[in-house]
Amino acid sequence: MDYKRVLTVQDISCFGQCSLTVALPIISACGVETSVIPSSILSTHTAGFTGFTFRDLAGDIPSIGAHWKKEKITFDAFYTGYLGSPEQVDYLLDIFASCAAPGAEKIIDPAMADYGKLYPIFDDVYVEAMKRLCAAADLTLPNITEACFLTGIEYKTEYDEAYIKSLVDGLCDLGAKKVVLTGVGYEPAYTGVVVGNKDGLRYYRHERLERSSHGTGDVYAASFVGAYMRGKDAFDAAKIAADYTVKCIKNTVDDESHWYGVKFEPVLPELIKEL
Ligand code: PXL
Repeated sequence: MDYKRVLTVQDISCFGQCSLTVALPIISACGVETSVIPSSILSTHTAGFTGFTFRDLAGDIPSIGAHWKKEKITFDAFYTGYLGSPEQVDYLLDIFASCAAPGAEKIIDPAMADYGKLYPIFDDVYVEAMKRLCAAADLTLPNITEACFLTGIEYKTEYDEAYIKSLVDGLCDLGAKKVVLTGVGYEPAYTGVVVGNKDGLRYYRHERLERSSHGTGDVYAASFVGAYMRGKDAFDAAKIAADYTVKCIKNTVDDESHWYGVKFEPVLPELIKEL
């Protein structure tokens, strides 16, 4: 098996099953070496909890990068998610430049918004910084809300294929080479994922579950990265990640007390089977 090394940069939400506490186990379980930079540390994620603590770890990033450069540490891919502040973007672009193995891909999940709104702590300055990061992306994985913030296109909950194509085109105009747009549903019973660029789009439709669960975007992105690093093409990886995410939600949906995330761990074998 081709053994790959990925660097993922996201927050540690100490409780809540998102970001690093999801990405590290999922990508590792896929058989991929996973290094991390914690972008920030929070007591919980910010969706549904109040009074959470937050510390931006941006100040640590340049020295981590400088040490790695000196040690000639390189990565086969970079995967970024929720960051702590706009300054991190330049620090990460430096690390992409100094720590890339030949052919290393930059996978950017803008992880800043959902349901038409930015997450707490983020503002227009952060959106502008995220545009610069997405401009460097070999592949970006936004949801529709994030795609709207990045492209300036109006957010809609009902739309057609032309609207979705305009979002993908806008992201490519920004500089992203390939787009995996999540949460695209043209009919009430289904949602899905659109994969492609200006040259063409493919759509994978799957069932939409009633309950919306926190952290599923991170589960999706991590399982996508795991499958992609195991050699699946972007469409197959997007499909595997979608099926796994649905299984995680189904594994959680009957447990009212588990409202803050999904029980992704018991279904990891189902993901691994697909690789
Ligand atoms: O799942 C995205 C995410 C990641 N990290 C933190 C969050 C959220 C979503 O709300 O609050 C801290």
